[in-house]
Amino acid sequence: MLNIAVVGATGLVGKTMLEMLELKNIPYSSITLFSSARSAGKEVTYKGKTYVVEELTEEKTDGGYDYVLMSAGGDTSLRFAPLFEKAGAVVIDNSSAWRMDPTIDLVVPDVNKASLDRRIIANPNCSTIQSVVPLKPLADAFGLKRVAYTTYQSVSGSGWKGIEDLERGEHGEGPLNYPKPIYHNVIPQIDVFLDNGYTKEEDKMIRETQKILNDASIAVTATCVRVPVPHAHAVAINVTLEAEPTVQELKAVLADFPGIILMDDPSNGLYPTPLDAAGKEGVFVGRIRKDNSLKNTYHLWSVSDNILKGAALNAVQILEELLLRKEER
Ligand code: 11C
Repeated sequence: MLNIAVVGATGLVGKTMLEMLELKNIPYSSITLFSSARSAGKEVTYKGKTYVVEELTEEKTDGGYDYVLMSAGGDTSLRFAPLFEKAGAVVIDNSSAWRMDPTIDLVVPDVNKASLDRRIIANPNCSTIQSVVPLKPLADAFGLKRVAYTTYQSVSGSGWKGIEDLERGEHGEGPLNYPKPIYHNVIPQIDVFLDNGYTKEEDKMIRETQKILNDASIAVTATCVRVPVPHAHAVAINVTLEAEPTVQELKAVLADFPGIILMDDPSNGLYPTPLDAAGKEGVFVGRIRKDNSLKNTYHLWSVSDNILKGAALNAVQILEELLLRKEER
């Protein structure tokens, strides 16, 4: 039986991590919940029992944990993940702090596996996860040359703060967290701008896609947009392949891939929207068609719950996969 800790347990992702641990019936002998000093003392229920959330301090990392799920921001992860690791825990970290470190695996269990060289494993960005799931079977079957993303990202991607700004707008109040109003608006800026004109979110999608698919030669570009939707991100994916399959062949490959729910019958009004995906586990894919302007090129539309498959569920699936491999050894 396992000693599990969740860091960031009062955040939107941390709270959902607990729901996923419970839903997937992860075996445990103890569960410890950590947060920042600000949220310490709050009460959280897990499997019908009430726990008091503790402030995370360096001394507490040596608490005999087997697995630590972290979703408390990059600075907390940089400081505490190595201490948990040193004390013998495996850390599954939802921040962007470790993702591009070449010694750290960036894992979507449907797509790639952790090598277990390090005891810190990074959980990718939400919009990346729901994009690489459909790209992986296409890469394996047809070869991938270029990917162009345009995202439509819900406010829950910013945690409670994003939901707060959407609700403020509904009441006629200005934003507290976003650079522009999100209510009755869309914002072509997620995170800060970099020197090359891309945002950090766009840069994450580009570099994380290449790392997860283990191919730096795939050309990737992205435009990331925040939309006034509470839950589930959508990504329009334009993909150029090495081969030129028919749309039927492409759909068959996608339909066979675990984790993908094909929802693609536009003549009967069937394609996924955020309302279809919110609260559900899979990656919903539709609007599959040939790009009429470019050879070997196709359009896909991927929709998924950014807090579930995009964050908490993927982290718990990494844990499930590690436990399965441990049993097999
Ligand atoms: C958003 N994708 O929707 C972001 C949230 O690197 O894990 C997740 C940021 C990250 O704002």
